[in-house]
Amino acid sequence: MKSVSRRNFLFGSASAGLIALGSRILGSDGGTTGPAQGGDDYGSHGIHSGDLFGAMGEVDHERNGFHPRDILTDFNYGDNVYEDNGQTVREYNFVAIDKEIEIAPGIFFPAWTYNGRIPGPTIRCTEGDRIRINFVNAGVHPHTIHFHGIHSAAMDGVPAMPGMPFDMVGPGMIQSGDSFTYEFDARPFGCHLYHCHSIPLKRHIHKGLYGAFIVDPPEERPPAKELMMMMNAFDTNFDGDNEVYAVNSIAFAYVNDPIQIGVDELVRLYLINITEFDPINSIHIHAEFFDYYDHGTTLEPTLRTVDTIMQTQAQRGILEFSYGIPGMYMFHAHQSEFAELGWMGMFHVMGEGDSHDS
Ligand SMILES: [Cu+2]
Repeated sequence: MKSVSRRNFLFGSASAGLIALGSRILGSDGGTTGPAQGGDDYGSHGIHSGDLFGAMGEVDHERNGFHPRDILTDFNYGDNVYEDNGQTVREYNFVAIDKEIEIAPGIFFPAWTYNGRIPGPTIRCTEGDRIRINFVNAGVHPHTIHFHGIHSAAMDGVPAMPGMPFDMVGPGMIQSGDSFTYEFDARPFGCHLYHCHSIPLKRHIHKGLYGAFIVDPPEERPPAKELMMMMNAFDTNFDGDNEVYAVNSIAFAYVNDPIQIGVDELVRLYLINITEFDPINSIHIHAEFFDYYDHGTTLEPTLRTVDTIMQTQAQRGILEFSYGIPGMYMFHAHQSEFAELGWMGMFHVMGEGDSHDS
């Protein structure tokens, strides 16, 4: 594993990326972009990831087994869905897998994952649906799945206390090679999450065992372009301090590959903070304001017309906004250091005549 100090990473990847980005977007001559190195052409926005990371190269998403662009919208309504006594049952197959993930060009993190990806599958359902998670622990450490939501103690996915019966604490930690099925009705509606609750907790969470759990209200929210972002970070040298920050794991993923949205298109962003070791994380969107639904558990915004929100670990909420003017707009943590260490992205607001990539 190649380890980096915060400072090395800052002066390597981040500054190279930002200088190149500035020269492309602002049209200045300040950056030496050179020829794209292995950069995919992502089309109409005209930014090549190879330009941004120039000397640093590119993350091999194929080897990782997931692409951050897909994670944004990869809502999983169940691997097996059926009706039982008038209730929708959504079954999921989760496997804990130890796996090395490239989180920034050339920087590999020895992760523990659900289904080989970070974040794990985005569970999506409607309030009242039956959720059944068939969990197999194929990793070498004991793990659990702890859901935020309302459910019985037995399904809470915490370590067992000696002598306590199953219905008081559940199965405890699922040992390597063992399996367990978590089952509960999804409630309340909102933007939730799940994560491993084995001890030491901060190590198990930070290694990558977490994901989004989105419960829709019985009456659907208005149509929108929906996105999921999990604010996360990685302590690559295990000193208790993060070196790389991101949303959906890959540093600067959405700078390299800006998120396309239409002018006046309503965007609904499910935002979750799972960052370990730092007490808070935050998002700021440029040149627009959003309404915020704290925890997503209400149909009316809990906060209106703001452009920045902060979340402690496991806090989450829904942002709704639209852009009226075409252009490239940054979004990032408003802890500047987090932004410079990877937690930054771009919305490409497409005007009429711009062709969408997809
Ligand atoms: Cu664990």
